[in-house]
Amino acid sequence: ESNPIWSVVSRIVDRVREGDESTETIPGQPAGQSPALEEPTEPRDPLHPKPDQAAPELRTATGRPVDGSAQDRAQDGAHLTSAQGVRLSDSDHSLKAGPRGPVLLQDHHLREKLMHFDHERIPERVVHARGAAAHGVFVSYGTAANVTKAAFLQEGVETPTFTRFSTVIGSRGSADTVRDTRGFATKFYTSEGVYDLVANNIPVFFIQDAIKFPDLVHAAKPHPDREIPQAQSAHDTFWDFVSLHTEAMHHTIWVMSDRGIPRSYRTMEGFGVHTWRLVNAHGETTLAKFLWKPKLGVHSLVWEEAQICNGVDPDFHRRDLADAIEAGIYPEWELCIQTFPDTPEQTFEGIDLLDPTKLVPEELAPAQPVGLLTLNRNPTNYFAETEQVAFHAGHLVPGIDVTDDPLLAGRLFSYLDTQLLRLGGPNFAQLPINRPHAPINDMLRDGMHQTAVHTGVAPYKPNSLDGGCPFFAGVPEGGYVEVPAPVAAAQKVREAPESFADHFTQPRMFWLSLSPVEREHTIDGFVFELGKCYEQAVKERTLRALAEIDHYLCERVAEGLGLPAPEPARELPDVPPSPALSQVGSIWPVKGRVVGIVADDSADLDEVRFLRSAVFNGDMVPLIIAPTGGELGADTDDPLTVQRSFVTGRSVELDALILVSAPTPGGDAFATRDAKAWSGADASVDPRVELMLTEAYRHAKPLGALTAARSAFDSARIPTRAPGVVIDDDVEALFRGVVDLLHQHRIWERFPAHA
Ligand code: HDE
Repeated sequence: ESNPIWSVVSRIVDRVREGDESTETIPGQPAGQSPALEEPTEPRDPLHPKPDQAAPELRTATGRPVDGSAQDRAQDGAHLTSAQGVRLSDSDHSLKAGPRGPVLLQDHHLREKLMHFDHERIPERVVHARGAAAHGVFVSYGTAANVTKAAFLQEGVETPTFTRFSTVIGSRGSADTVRDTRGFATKFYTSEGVYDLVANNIPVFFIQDAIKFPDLVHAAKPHPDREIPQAQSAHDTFWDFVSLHTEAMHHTIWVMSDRGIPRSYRTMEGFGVHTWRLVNAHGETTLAKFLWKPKLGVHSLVWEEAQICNGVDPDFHRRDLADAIEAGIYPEWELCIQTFPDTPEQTFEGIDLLDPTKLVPEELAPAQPVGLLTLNRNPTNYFAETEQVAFHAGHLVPGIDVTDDPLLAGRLFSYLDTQLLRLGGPNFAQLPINRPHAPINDMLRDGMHQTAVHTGVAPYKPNSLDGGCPFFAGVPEGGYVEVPAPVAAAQKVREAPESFADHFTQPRMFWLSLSPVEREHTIDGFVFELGKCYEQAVKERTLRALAEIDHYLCERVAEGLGLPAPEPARELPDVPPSPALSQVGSIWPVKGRVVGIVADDSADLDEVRFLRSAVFNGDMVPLIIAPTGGELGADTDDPLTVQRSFVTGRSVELDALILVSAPTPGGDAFATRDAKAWSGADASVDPRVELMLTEAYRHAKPLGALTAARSAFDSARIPTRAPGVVIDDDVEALFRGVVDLLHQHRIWERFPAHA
């Protein structure tokens, strides 16, 4: 009797029997008619709430109805309340029997406060646990409209976005600048529903089949006995796995190269890795790969710099992203596609497009720009947004479909599955950050953390009681219809295609595409990581794998490890390099770069002021570094705030360094009290300035000084004629010289390069 459907139907039947045809109709139906016998074929309004049901209202987390105003936020009103909205008089003392007495069980506020606190954490992501994110907007150029009908890729369409960057191995509290792959996941809130591009900063993956993912991650995560090392692959289990499972070598050589230590999230490329199938308005299909190209260029840290950063500022990348956005220097990426004919073989120039350990060189299939992503707003709340955002490789919109890449197939399962644990149930799409900006009518009901108050009585199809709603959408109504791609008749097997067996040609192509400096860094990466391994067999097996990539690489790594290089097993093929894979040799914008201005009270403050504004006006960030915090020229009308002291400042924060100071009478520039204390001599440069200079020099950063401050270089034993050092009397020329150098990111010739 209490079944609402029957109560509606029986009331209507009663009224019809009594001859009362005026009231209680199913909306959309003429008064007096009983529910349609047939399933309706036209959309109609679903049942409205019955008179005994309040219309569902949207309320803020504190109970106020949502009205679209700025007040629609979680916290409301001037007074502290309980979660039930009761105003509280005290939240600092438990309720006790006298000030020294026992705490009373009846303290319901204490109980609620601790209960909530005890449950504040959710499981971190099993991979990609540490991340930072930003809101943005994607503007489509329309250049992809011929290959995909996706609404957000049509000309001029603007789509709100949310992008989360991440490291892969480390836990949520680990450091940013570890050597690792980076995640680059973007949620597009399109008019046709959410599209997620869940990408990495490396175009290939470690494995070809999703069934190997748990093996890979178990090998890469810290050792299960002592849980070390944190957030890095420099340990035996990782190298044990990748040397036995050599399809991983392509991804591994990328991580050992400079790509494994990005300078900033803002200077990273992104790659969708898999091949996707696009479909246009005429139903024609094209295979495609997605790439993100940063407007600032692709830049990396130097390994020593990355290691120092992990201690000095473990939030280096997170801070850099947030600071740039706060300063209005919005990071931008072009979304590009590489397209390939959708042939039955699904290969392009001999490259198997279903193998996620292979890339297609841009020289063979150019990256065609299709739109611009601008990140322009920092999250308001880390947990609500960055932590609770739920990406899924299967969040697709009409016009973008999957291929049979076996790695992708596993991802299509895994991303939903993982949210059940992480976000506590199936209703995570209702969390504000995950809500689509398109209307939802999903017939999914109930479950943990259900916050929607659904109306209607018929969340099933077919139905007549909710007016047949919701209706299916075919292609003309913008429905998602899978491409009817043919599936070849075959036998069930646990096998990979033959082409998947080539594990070394593309790592060799990557190696041969690097400039000598980048090769040197890659050798160092291998030597460091393998040098941290204890098992001789693991090192030797890895050297054998490196011998299959390049003999010189293998020899140099063996030398670094103090081991004999294995005899080359075969002549290695001539593989044409892909120049697009090198990060060296171009000129890039300097937007958002950090320039340290080291000065003390002896400096001409007008020169410091000039430098500060010149850096600002060039869309860069000036940091004034002085012996102590406070102000330079505190007694003048226009004092200069010091951002870093010699105690808090360290070179790794800076992209370039300029010294401005006059020598003390009879002494050197920066001859501080500490300098004397450290060296015992009167005329010595502060050792922390020396440290800044030598580090920045080793990390190949542009260095500049007014002629008056050059003695600091002598003291640090840096030749003032070395490449990338600008000494000038004229502060304007000095600034121009340093910024010119900054455009190439590093003073590449300062690195030793033998390879
Ligand atoms: Fe992921 N991956 N992945 N992955 N992945 C996750 O999803 C998984 C792969 C990537 O900022 C998890 O919500 C499997 C390739 C990014 O929230 C999980 C396989 C690429 C992020 C998962 C892969 C990625 C994830 C963990 C092999 C580049 C972070 C938490 C079959 C194209 C997204 C979560 C964010 C996160 C599974 C391989 C990118 C467990 C099974 C290839 C950027 O679902």
